[in-house]
Amino acid sequence: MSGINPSYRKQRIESGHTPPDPAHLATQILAGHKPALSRAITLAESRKREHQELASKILEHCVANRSEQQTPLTLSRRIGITGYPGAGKSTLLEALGMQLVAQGASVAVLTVDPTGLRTDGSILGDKTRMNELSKHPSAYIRPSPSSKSLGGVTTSTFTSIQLCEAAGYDWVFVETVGVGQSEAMVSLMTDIVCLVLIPGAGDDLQGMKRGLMDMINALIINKSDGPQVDQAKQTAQQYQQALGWDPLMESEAEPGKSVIHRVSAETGEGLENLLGWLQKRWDNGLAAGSIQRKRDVTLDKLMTIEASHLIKHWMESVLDLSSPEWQQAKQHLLTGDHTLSVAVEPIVRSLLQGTKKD
Ligand SMILES: Nc1nc2c(ncn2[C@@H]2O[C@H](COP(=O)(O)OP(=O)(O)OP(=O)(O)O)[C@@H](O)[C@H]2O)c(=O)[nH]1
Ligand SMILES: [Mg+2]
Repeated sequence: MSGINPSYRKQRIESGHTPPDPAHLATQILAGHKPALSRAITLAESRKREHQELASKILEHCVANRSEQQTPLTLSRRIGITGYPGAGKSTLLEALGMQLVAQGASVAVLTVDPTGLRTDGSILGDKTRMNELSKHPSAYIRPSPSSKSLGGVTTSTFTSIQLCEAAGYDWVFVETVGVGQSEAMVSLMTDIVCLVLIPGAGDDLQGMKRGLMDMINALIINKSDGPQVDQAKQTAQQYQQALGWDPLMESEAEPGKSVIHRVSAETGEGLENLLGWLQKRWDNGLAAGSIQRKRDVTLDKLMTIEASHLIKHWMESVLDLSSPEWQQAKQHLLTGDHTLSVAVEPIVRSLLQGTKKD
């Protein structure tokens, strides 16, 4: 390849055209090089097989080269922060993150939007909301524009968490928007899930499904400042009565029980308590084995989701719409004498059996 202009070659490597060397990227990631971590996360977010394989190799190198004292459970505290748009999740993470880095911890924040509702513009807005934190050497902030990869968000975010852990971050926060689907997803990927609400949101309680509240470990009533303090107190009380949860008394709360925190991300009110609760809750959970049990159960679910994704992609690539079987099934549906499921199932079965044989 002597004919290639060396500067052209350099350009190609820098612009990402040359496949990255996983061992080299892993070395850089372990050395705390943030652009290398970003590059690995970009690979993880891609649904391309070769990118997934590269991301996996990077993880393999990181795990093989990390220090002996580090086990998966001593790596990171995985915390989900969810809530309606504008509830103050990013502002809260900026404040909590700054407290943590001041204590000597390292913090990664992954901002995910499983609903794909936000535009890239508002995600950039997020980055500026965590202005101080994003500049800190011990912090890493990654906004993930999920609109590009709808459907693949859950499992790729899990890989991003793994990569942040591999990079040695003590805390990995996952910020997701919305009340509903996103809790279910974030709850599969994190050890503790916090739902951020604003004063006055107590009226929404009826709309919240019980199943949803089961996934939440803490309610954070944010923006408890200025003229909103009284309303915030009322809101906390409403939730407490409706849910039977402990209010604010974090230190006395039974380990494992959900609590309600009233804070102001802007003034810092209540944040020390919240952070103390998070630390204690995680440490107690680890000592009691509940963190391990949750990770074990949620992995089964995540793996099932990934298996369904893979089967779906594979099925779409092998289905032959012009085959006689397909056409015959369609005929039955046109005639109206088969259900969709009965018409399609034999085709799926024969495709799956075909793979078993080879
Ligand atoms: N008064 C007050 N305003 C706050 C507080 N926290 C956040 N805000 C404001 O609320 C607005 C939204 O804050 P964000 O942190 O971007 O909220 P978010 O939940 O991350 O929003 P999305 O990422 O778009 O879902 C901003 O104007 C913040 O300045 C708070 O504790 N008190
Ligand atoms: Mg935000």
